[in-house]
Amino acid sequence: MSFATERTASSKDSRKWLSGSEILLRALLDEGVDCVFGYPGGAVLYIYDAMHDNPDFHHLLARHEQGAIHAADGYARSTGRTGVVLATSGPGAANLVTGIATAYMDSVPLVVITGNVSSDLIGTDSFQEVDIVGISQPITKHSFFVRRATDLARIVREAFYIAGTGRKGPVLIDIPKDVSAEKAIYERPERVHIPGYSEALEASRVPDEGKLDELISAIHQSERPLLLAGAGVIHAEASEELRAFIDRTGIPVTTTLLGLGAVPADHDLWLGMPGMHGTYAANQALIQCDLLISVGARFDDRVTMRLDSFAPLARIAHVDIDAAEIGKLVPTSIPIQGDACETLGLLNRRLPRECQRKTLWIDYLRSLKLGYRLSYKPSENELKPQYVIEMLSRTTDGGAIVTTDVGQHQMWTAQYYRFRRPRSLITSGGLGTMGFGFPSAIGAQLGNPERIVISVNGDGGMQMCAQELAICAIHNIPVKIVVINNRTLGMIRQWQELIYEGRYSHIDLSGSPDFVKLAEAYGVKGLRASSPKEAEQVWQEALETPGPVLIDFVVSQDELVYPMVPQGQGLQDIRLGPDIGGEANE
Ligand SMILES: Cc1ncc(C[n+]2csc(CCOP(=O)(O)OP(=O)(O)O)c2C)c(N)n1
Repeated sequence: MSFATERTASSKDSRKWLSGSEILLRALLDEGVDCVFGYPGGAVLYIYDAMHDNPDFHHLLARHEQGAIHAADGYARSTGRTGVVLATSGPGAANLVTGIATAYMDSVPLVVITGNVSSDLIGTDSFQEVDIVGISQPITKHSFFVRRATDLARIVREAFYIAGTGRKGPVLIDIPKDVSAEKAIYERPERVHIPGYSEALEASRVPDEGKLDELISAIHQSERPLLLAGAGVIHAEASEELRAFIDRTGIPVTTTLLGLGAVPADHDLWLGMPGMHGTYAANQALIQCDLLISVGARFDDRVTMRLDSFAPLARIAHVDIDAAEIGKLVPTSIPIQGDACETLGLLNRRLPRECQRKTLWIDYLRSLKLGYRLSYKPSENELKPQYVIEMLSRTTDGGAIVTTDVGQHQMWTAQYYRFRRPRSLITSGGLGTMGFGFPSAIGAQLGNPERIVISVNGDGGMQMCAQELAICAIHNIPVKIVVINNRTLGMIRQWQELIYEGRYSHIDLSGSPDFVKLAEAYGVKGLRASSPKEAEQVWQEALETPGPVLIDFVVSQDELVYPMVPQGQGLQDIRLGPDIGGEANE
């Protein structure tokens, strides 16, 4: 700190001088932060030292920075609050990069705090120096480099404001070591105003009235309307307004992977997930609709598949908080920038209570939903992965928080778990990050102590962050850790089987640990099942166990995720596999 700053401050203020580290902790507590996931190192030692004397500050020591950031991410997605992670400079900061990109792709609010080398060493290639602000700029909503301790309180406040407003996302705060030791007075700004950002934010929330009128008249004119609801609905806490909109208009709805739970799975007008592994009904609805109303979805290529054949008959209305998303990928005739909750609320108030239902269209889609429902060949002896997910869903009545890793098990979870509530499926959609599934469940459980949290992982991805079993054991975090163990990198194997003519290349996971023993080595209870009967027994035991449990479900290897639209093809090129649509095809 410069002497001048200190003198100026002290002459007008007799409040207590705190170190930058103490200011940081206080600022985080004042933001309501109730847990921080982190890992110490040289550049953050003052911060960890300040924690030593601050019993109010709740920090969980991860075993790898990637585990820490995914845990913070799971906390954020499941609670709607901003997650916080802390790491040291150099390798600590670099280990966060995958987690930052994961959160950025899925618009998850995180405040990512990194230490850096002392200001006088910045730019000298000093020990454990890395330009994390530069590295993270394309994958953060904003990055702060803190030059003076006196700026810290304001920066923390602004970081939370930016992360948690508008289109949410990760914000990085990089603090050189000397700044974390420098003394200043803690002054929390009462309100945050970031010129430009704040004004744009206000303007972006409330939709243009004329555009709403246009949409309402398009709804009246349409014979085959369809709603596409994405993560934006969940981020905006708009699920109830969405439900009211569906019930009022009778418009059928499909929810993207990250939108699952926005509409309860037992809703009559819900068609399932669209896209690469979407249902036949949802994909046919996209092909045949004449009006597509997208709310908080960004037309990801896993949803649209070939853009040139996507929703070929539809006028497209796109509601999004981020104007940059509108018209980015699909030609949009009714662009509506607005908060999903605000926009749906306004629409609900303007629409007549009883809109004319398009019964022919609804009946047609209902017949597809029934005739082409998801299915697989059951077996009495072999344990099918789909059976496991159905069992998880049935025994928790679709009410658990389920985190997944990436691969076949992720798609089966999306397909077969009947989500009833928003913020219940926690999965890496945009980046598709293996290693996310297990640590994100730790954060989700901490943020939701009263709910059952199940983490569904492949045997590949489980090995990417398995070290975090330690946190579960030490803090008795009662996550039910499911391993869908097919002894292979299942999703890669599926592509090699279907697209690369069965040339299996480097997908054999022989040499993996015994997962039951691995869990037990960390002090976590381990169970195993290889048949449907065993699975039911073991899962019941897991549910009745108060602490964390890992369950190794040894499943058949040859199951494929269907339906599937191969990459490079359009939704009309859906492959149903051997078990879907039998009745409808007869
Ligand atoms: C960090 C990372 N590396 C590689 C991939 C590519 N990838 C996608 S799915 C998959 C296979 C996952 O295998 P497993 O965890 O066993 O799950 P399964 O597909 O068998 O359910 C791989 C390697 C990825 N998504 N993330």
